[in-house]
Amino acid sequence: MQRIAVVPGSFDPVTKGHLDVIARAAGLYDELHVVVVHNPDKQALLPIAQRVALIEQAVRDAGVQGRIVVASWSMGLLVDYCTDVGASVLVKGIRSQVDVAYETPMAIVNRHLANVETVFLLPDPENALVSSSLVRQVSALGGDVTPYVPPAVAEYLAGVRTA
Ligand code: COD
Repeated sequence: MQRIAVVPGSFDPVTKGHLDVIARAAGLYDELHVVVVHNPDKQALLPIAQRVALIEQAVRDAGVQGRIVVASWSMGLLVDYCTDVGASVLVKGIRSQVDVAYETPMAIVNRHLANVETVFLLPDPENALVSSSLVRQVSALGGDVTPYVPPAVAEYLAGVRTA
């Protein structure tokens, strides 16, 4: 039986922290879906299609091994996406107690709703403090984001700033 997992997120934009989680999760499952989901609690910067394109390029450039599908989902519950593609696991990164508090109720509800388990991965310490919101802020204020994001994202954000 194929082990299929989903890594969901806003990915606005994808960071080296996300990429680390994606690469390690890809090694654990037969097929990994990286799914861009609109988070209504956050003010979005990049269009969803752009986020998908940047994840695809970042995964390619980093040479991440494994069967990876990059998609977006806006049709309702995330577990419905999981059911549609036959995934029984969600993989999320946990950076801090704040992430634990945010993710725990969702993990419980997702298991109740559709028997989808959530697996938490701890970040590589090098990327543990990286977040998309930090990247958006540094970029908006003209700072160098190259330590925090894949090259394709740094290039894209530089283009947005000079446009
Ligand atoms: N290192 C490791 N992990 C990281 C790092 C890092 N540096 N940065 C982020 N992560 C992890 C986050 O902890 C998270 O697990 C994931 O990567 C995505 O992070 P973001 O910031 O891109 O995305 P979020 O947190 O805005 O995305 C939240 C979701 C949209 C995925 C979430 O809200 C969700 O699962 N929604 C489901 C909607 C639904 O069906 N609700 C009903 C039932 S709960």
